Amino acid sequence: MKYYIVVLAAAIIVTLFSVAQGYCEPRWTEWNRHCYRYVDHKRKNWTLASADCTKLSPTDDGHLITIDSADENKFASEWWITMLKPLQGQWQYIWTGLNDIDEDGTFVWSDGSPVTYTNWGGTQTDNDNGDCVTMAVKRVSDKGQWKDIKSSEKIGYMCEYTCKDC
Ligand SMILES: *[C@@H]1O[C@H](CO)[C@@H](O)[C@H](O)[C@H]1NC(C)=O
Ligand SMILES: [Ca+2]
Ligand SMILES: [Ca+2]
Repeated sequence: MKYYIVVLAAAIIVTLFSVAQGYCEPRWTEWNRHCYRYVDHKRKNWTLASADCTKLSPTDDGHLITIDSADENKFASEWWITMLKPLQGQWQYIWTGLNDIDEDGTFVWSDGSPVTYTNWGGTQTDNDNGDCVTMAVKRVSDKGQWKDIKSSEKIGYMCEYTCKDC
């Protein structure tokens, strides 16, 4: 009986603690009151990746990552690199939410945020009929530069949602 009371008390304390602290759902990582998840085991085109981010998020408000600042880009690229297999001199890509699907040359974030920051690699804007923007790295020292490619390409992606009470 004592054992059960201890277990129950522990469960209550853990529950209260997590409610009070706020948290990202399991498999999501917190940074600056946002929750992030890298999905690489199922490569998808941009449309399906975008839909998957919504589906994976706890309250359906998830979206492909929106990168608002150099700090967020640095967090996202460095965190992503830690999860990649050792980089072997090949470019790796993930989808972000940035796209010019509706109007060629006018890039917007899929969650409706204003575009306040960009990190285009070299001459990469509006390439090859690209309409959706990836973050790309090849070496650990790369800074997660952006490149637009065709939305039909199937690659990994990073999702984000705003943590309500982190
Ligand atoms: C993504 O794949 C789905 C399912 O195959 C397809 O219906 C959709 O048109 C594709 N979207 C793009 C942008 O390629
Ligand atoms: Ca963001
Ligand atoms: Ca374009």
